[in-house]
Amino acid sequence: MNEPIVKRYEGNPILTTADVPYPVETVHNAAVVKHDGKYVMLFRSHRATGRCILGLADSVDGFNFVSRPEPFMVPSEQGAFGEYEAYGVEDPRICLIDGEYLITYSAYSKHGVRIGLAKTRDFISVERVALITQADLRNVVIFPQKFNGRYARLDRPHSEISPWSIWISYSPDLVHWGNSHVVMKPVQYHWDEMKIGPGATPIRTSKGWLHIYHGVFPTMDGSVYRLGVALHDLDDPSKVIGVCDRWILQPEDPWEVTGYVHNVVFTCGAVPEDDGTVKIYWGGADKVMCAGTAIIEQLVDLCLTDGRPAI
Ligand code: M1P
Repeated sequence: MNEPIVKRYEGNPILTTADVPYPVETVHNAAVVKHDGKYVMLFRSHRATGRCILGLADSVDGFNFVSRPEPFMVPSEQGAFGEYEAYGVEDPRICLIDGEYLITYSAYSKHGVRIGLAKTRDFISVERVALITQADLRNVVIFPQKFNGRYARLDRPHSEISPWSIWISYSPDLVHWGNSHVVMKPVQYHWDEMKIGPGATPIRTSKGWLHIYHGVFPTMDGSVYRLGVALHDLDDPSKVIGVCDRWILQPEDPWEVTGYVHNVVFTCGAVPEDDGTVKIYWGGADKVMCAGTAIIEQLVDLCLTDGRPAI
């Protein structure tokens, strides 16, 4: 039998509600980065109200995490953030650039969903910077490098007339974003035909920026969320060099098939390692956190040799 592209960690799930010392209904869709040689996980949890908060957990080896005693981010009650986060904060991504960790997260309110930007240097204090999109838009990942002096991000606006797709936008200051255009679309009758969305912060490789994204397929039994890979040009990330035509991970373990939302693997973070592997983190069925490893070069090759058009 062929080796799986993503090798699941044998101790999955790696973080569940039982590990969190405050009341939560779920632990999922976490961003993970290495900070001071250790792994920091910023995870999403539903409260019993159905609204979400973000918690932190720490690990020495990237698999065994210990939750901190208190949540890290709860909906703000002040100013514009208070207005637009009233229904919760969700699905964080983290990007290290210029010595700061930028956190992009979904901010939910009666006005819809938009993206908030916060930053931290130490994962002890956090400062909200700005709301960086209008509604409705989710899944923003910022590239950990500037391009011709501008920040770049992948984002995913909602549309009534087109399957939800991956776009790119640029900013001189992280607050004002524009020059937006679509870079990757779902392909009809493929595993991700219903919608796609940015996943983990892109990883720089010698052949391009590796982006692990999620794609959704509609079935008579609901939607199935899987993970795929795409490669963006190193100097011009709006150019997609290759999109792998098959998924790299699909719901298979019992805690991925059944949970808060069935049949979901959803990533918000991946950590490249010095040995050429990448630790990929995903939420299982919107209920628990899971991890696995893959070989970066193999993921890149899949984009280049097993590809399909990006648009
Ligand atoms: O329930 C599955 C996922 O549904 C949404 O994903 P998308 O942005 O593609 O629509 C999000 O609510 C995500 O958090 C969730 O895991």
